[in-house]
Amino acid sequence: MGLNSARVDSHQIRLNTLEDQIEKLAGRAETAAASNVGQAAKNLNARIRKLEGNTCSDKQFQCGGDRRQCISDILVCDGSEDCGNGADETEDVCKVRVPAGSSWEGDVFWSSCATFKSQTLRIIVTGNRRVNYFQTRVWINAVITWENEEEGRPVTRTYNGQGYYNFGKRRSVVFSPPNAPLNVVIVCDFVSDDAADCELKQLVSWQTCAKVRINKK
Ligand SMILES: [Ca+2]
Repeated sequence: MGLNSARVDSHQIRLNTLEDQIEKLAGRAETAAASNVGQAAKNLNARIRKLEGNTCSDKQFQCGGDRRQCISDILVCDGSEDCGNGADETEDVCKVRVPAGSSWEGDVFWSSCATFKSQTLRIIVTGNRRVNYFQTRVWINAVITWENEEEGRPVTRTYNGQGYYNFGKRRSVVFSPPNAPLNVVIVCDFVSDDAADCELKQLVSWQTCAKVRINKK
């Protein structure tokens, strides 16, 4: 038990440190024009405050193996083994599934929020940034393109999005700029290296507006 409590203490110390870093990131982002990154940092911050409990929550990573162990997803791929079996630092878990230059595409099915007809969504990851003091997220830039037909003509809308990749959830979250023609958050859960199931959500309500399976091109 001594080992377990030592591990919990060490988690708590590192969580506190990470929390400080997130607040700094949020502060920096708030003063910058890129308020979307600030929002992402705030979301992370709120999640940390809701930590812990004995069962794995949506904000936690399941270590797997014989013994059920949950750790905060912000401890995944931070360079230090937190799962007893080291599952949070394996090559597979820590693979960046949204490499710069990758291109993704899929057909969107709208259920609410807007009366769009069928559309093709294309996401090109244009940049990745992983800062030394916060290894557990990869900050990403992407060009987002929507293609559809209006009155028989092809119409294309393109804008730049920003967001992050979460190793523990195998999830990317990309925000649209406030003036984007389609102001939705694109949340993608990777089911393989080449495919992800995404939901398009309204920024404030987090209501799901549409779903799309994107495949790597
Ligand atoms: Ca770790």
